[in-house]
Amino acid sequence: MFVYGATHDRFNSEWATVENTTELSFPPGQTTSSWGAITTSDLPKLISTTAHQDVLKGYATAYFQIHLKGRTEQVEFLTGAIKPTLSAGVEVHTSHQEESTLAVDSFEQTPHDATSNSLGGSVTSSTLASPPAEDFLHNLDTFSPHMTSGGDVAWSSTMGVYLSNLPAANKDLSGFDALSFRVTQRYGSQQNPANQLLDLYVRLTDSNGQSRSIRTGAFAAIPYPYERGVAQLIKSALKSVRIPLASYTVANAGSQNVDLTKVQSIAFEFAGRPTGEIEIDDIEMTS
Ligand SMILES: [Ca+2]
Repeated sequence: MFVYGATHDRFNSEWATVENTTELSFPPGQTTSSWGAITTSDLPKLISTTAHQDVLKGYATAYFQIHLKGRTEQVEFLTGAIKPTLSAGVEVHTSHQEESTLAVDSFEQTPHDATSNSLGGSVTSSTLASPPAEDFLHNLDTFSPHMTSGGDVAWSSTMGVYLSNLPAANKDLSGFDALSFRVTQRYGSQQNPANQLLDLYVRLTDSNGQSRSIRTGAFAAIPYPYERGVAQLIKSALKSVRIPLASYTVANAGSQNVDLTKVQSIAFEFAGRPTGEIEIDDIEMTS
């Protein structure tokens, strides 16, 4: 989970009481605190101690309900499908992997090859700013906090497409409930305008040529990275986007219906913004 505006100390009622003499103490003439690397420019964005407690009440309760009491419906909080009402005013971004999945692309193959996915299907692109890259994420981006490999895709045209093909053995997706992936706007990329949400369009195309694209913003916001006064602490943090597969089949006048028993490809399209750069990981089918 990434909670925008949260601090270390405010999650602990003991530490919160000493915050003003540690994390929020600024030595005379300095703008950075001596302990917590919080700067004066961070202060207006910090959320209250009560907001920290409310985040824990909502999400920690859901976590323990799932793992101690088998209340699987509470998983919806961790996938980001629903949000605790107590935290309605706080920006929370979740990253969550389901247990039983089909990994279309985990970007972990060695040696790395940006032109094929984990199923052996080809990965193609058109009208991108540069060929897609695949590597350990921290090698691609020093702002990445992740110990995993991923892809980097940059575009400078709304016509840009990044496309992953499904091999013959994996075209039947009808047994799955959702398409899931993890994504972040790359921090520091000149192609990402500051403080703008990103909308991607995810298109499934079947082997009869029928296709439909779904806008990610209908299900999850892809935020601009949270900026801090100390630049080295800013993170290109992946969050999960989960699109129900029913989105591609529900009757919709004017749209084509995708046959989920014969899906040819999963494409990410960038019509939502003329320029951008993302890191992407764990393109999966979940049930
Ligand atoms: Ca690959």
